[in-house]
Amino acid sequence: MKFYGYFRSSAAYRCRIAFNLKGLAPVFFPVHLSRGGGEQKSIAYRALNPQGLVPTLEIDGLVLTQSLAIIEWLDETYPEKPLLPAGKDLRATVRAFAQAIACDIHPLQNLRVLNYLGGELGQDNARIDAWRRRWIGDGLAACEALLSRREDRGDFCFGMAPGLADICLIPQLFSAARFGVDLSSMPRLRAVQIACENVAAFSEAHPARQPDSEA
Ligand SMILES: N[C@@H](CCC(=O)N[C@@H](CS)C(=O)NCC(=O)O)C(=O)O
Repeated sequence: MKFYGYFRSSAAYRCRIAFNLKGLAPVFFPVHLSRGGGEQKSIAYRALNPQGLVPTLEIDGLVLTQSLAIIEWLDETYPEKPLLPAGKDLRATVRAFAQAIACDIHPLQNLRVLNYLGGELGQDNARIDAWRRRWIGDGLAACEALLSRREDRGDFCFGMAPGLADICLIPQLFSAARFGVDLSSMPRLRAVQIACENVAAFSEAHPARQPDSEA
């Protein structure tokens, strides 16, 4: 198994947590998102991932892209310690939470979007940071509200064991902290973050602990 990622990529971070929870250790190939204009844009990498985005997972000729698709593939291929609940109602609820982050918060702060804001649209760093904080803050506030509807009282987003929702939440909280988003009105998200910090699969996936990590 070959995994192409970047230490600070939220989408790659999600996959790293999933690999760790499944006890898998793919061979890692770093793709530097800014060096030389961005290795993700190279012809060689685009042959693997035509979107020019990380992550990509390669398994014996099968090439998978999109972190959520990769994580669900891992879950179906290695069903022990499932990342999604058995019941279809809760499964849809967990997917909705994960997608609120992966489909609605994260794309608005993608590098190519921020580069466009700063380049073609001529916005300065202060405005770009305000953009980031706005969409991360609003999106996470909605996630906090989604968690307030839970009936169970597990330590994790939806239950007693970490799963897809936690896998999406923790990288997004890392990015929220990086850009100074105020989480003081989000106690449920903070509590899940503390629970995940105590799980090795999460702490070992942290960007600072990756071989391509930079200060
Ligand atoms: N929906 C995709 C998002 C992938 C994505 O946006 N990756 C970012 C890093 S987190 C990237 O490669 N950005 C490079 C760029 O914007 O040029 C997924 O979940 O895999």
